[in-house]
Amino acid sequence: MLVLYDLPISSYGCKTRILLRHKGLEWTRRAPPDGYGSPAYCKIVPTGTIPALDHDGFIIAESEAIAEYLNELVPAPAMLPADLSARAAARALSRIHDGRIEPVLRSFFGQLAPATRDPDFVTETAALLQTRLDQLASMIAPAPFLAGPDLSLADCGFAPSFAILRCLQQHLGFSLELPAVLARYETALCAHPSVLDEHAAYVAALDEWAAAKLA
Ligand SMILES: N[C@@H](CCC(=O)N[C@@H](CS)C(=O)NCC(=O)O)C(=O)O
Repeated sequence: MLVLYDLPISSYGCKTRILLRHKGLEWTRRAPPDGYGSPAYCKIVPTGTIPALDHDGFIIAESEAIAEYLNELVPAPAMLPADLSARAAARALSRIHDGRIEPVLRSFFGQLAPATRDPDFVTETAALLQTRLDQLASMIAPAPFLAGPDLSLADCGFAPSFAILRCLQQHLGFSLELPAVLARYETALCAHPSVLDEHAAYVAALDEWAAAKLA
């Protein structure tokens, strides 16, 4: 039995849900007791982060580790390329997402509420994000997904991040030019059958979150 400690607003949770769906797995979502980071939840998952997977009592946190675990637990459909260097490249892109793209998006979160917004921070962070997206664009040739015709581990995190980017742009109004290769990739990714519904649910959760912040 698979239990995922998760919340609808968790981007790394969404990344993991896309993978679970693509593998055709059934899982139960459980909210972390008293919220993430709580003493009660840290007794289960010491880092207090979501997502965390409980597979018949084996508990593992960190979305990348969860992804690799599930990909080995259920080999089909394979979510890493067969070729060694292509596999390394896919892993690198997933880590670039988690380490260089998503944290920049996340750093905008405190800017949603107008009362605490710092326009200089928004402008500077948008410039950093532009640099990171341009770097990413120079590395990829989606066909239409990052590792080729099939959805891979490298793709799952980008779906919620595109949703966050759109939400932030809508509410913070910073200027950012999404490179054409990324815009095409976003369209293909968000239309994938394993992504479509999770992406839509994530957009809805973000809308609710943003409305509360803006109120
Ligand atoms: N590197 C972690 C990041 C997970 C993460 O930051 N999750 C957020 C929610 S989306 C969280 O649990 N934040 C609470 C905290 O950092 O204490 C992963 O890939 O799973």
